[in-house]
Formats: sequence, C-alpha cells, structure tokens
Amino acid sequence: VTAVAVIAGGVGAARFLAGLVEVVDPSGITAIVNVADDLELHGLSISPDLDTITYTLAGAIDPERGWGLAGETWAAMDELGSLGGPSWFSLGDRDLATHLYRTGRLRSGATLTEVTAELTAARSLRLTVLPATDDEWRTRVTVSTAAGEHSSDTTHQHTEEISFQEYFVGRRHAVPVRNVRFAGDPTPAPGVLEALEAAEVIVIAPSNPIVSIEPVLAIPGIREAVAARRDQVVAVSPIVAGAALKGPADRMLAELGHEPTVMGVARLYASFAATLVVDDADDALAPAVEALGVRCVVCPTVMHGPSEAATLARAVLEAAAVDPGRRR
Ligand code: FO1
Repeated sequence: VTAVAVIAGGVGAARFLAGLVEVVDPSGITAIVNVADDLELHGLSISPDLDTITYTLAGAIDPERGWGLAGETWAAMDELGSLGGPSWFSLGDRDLATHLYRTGRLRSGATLTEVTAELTAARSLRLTVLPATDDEWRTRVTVSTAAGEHSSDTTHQHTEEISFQEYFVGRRHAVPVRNVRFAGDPTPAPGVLEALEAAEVIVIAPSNPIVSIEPVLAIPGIREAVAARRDQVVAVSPIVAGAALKGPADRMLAELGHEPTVMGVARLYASFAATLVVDDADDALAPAVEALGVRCVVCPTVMHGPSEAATLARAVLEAAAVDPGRRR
C-alpha cells in the first residue's frame, strides 16, 4: 500500500482528499490537519478543519457551504438566539452532536487524537486523520479597525488582535490583516512525525498557506520533518490565476506582503517542497517558479467534484514519481 501524508486545512484539502482516496488505498493515507482554527464556544470544543475533512470524506458535508452537515436544521441555534445567546457561529443540530461527543470525551481525559479516531471510525473512514497537535494552539489575527469612534485622529490605523473565527466568521474576513501569529507551546500529535517519515510522498494540500498550512508547519518538529524530505514533497497551489478559489488566501497573502499568485506560494514553500502543482491558467508562470528552484507541474487543479480531485491526486502522485499501487 502506498503511504501518503497530506498536510491539510479545511475545504480545499477535504476536496483533494476525496479524490486521493479514489486513487490510493485509504489505509495508506494520513491527513495531518490544522487545529489552530479551533475554538471553545458554549463550553464546547469545536475543530472546524477536522470536521470539514471528516464530513467531506464521509459524503456528509453540506456541498454549498463546504462546512457543516448536509440537510442540517438549526433549531438549537434559533432557540439559543432567542435566549440572547451567541449565535454568530452557526452550529447545526446534527453538527452539535459532534461537538458534544468531542467535548465529553476530552473532558473525560481522551486526547484529540483519540477522539478524532473515534469520530472517523464512527463514519467508517479508513484513512488516518490526525490533528497536527493535541495541545492548545490558536491562530491570532491582528486586523485593522476603523479609528476609534471617539477619536478625531483619522490618520492612525487602529488594530486589534482577534481569534481566527472572529476574523473569518465574525468579521466575514472583510478586514485587512496586519499580522498572523500562533499562540501555544505545542508538540506534534502522536503519529505525525512517524507518518511524515514513512510517507512515499508528502502532499501540501491546496489550503490557505498562511492560516491552514503554516500553523501545521510552525509546530516545532514538523517543518523540519517535512523539509528533510523536500524531494518527496509536492505542494498544490491554492491560488489560481492570482485568486483563491474559496476564502481570503489571496487577500491575506497580499496584505502580509506576499505576491497573491503562484509565485508568492512558491516562495513560501520553496524551502520544504521540491515540486509545486499549478493550474493550467498559470502555465506562463511555470518558468519563473522553476527559477526559484521549485519544479513546476502544470495541470487542471480546480476540483468541482471527486473525479477532478482524483485526476489531480493522480497528477500529484505522478509528480512525486509514486505508483499509486493497486486500488483494492
Ligand atoms: N464558516 C462561516 O463562514 N460561518 C459560520 O457560521 C461557520 C460555522 C461553522 C461551524 C462548524 C464548522 O466546523 C465550521 C464552520 N464554519 C463557518 C467554517 C469555519 O469558519 C472554518 O474554519 C473555515 O471554513 C476555514 O477553515
């Protein structure tokens, strides 16, 4: 069985994994998933990227939103709102079961790794889904705010540091980002470094480089483990023709001083990925990517469904010169 490790964020990574499981025996796949988007709300521990990947691979994801469960109802949120409780972060009635399960198990001493294994088994998934760490690790986003309401000073941009979900959902990621940092003192979850060592190919999934891939690599030990295998690392650009397919990745790259193109992605990834897969739309930039010392593979990377994702997964494995092996 071909061993593949995938560094993954949310929606883009989930779609890619839905294709990869068609091409490689899932028992050989380990997804190493960002947990710095996680939040505590209503006393519940919520892990959006773990849930997006689990729901997508179980065929249960809501296809329009890309998060949460299909056919969801919102009775609990509606009732909570009428009580005056916080309802800015929409938790569907069935999605709540996941958070109740996870929170109960964590409270009784289970690790996030253990709980994630239980939740993926409950949905009959055969790949291994690992949180990047079991420790507290949170993205903190510094955003520009309008000048203070009462101050006449309109020249100085005021900033404030908020949580990722406050930025992404609370502010609809519609405010400029001035800085991103990660708070915590994490170690890699059990099995993460082993999976990176054993993999025949390490894939950097088409997720947001700043707030999905970087928070995984920034966990001490992980960037080093990936960079040590640079020749086997294939990254898929989440930016196509200078734009993100979903979410604020292009704007965040620009706001933080990077080029919001495959060049910006290539520069961020050059130190640990020998190959970057870019969409046909960016074919003209391939020579410039290669001038950075990164091999550039050009192919369709926009995934509307599992068949296109499977084609992309095949291209990624070919780029790493890995035979996907018989799909049992
Ligand atoms: N994204 C939103 O834009 N609005 C929401 O109300 C929202 C709720 C939500 C609940 C559970 C969950 O797993 C994800 C949820 N997301 C929501 C997406 C979430 O913000 C993810 O972190 C992003 O998709 C980025 O990965």
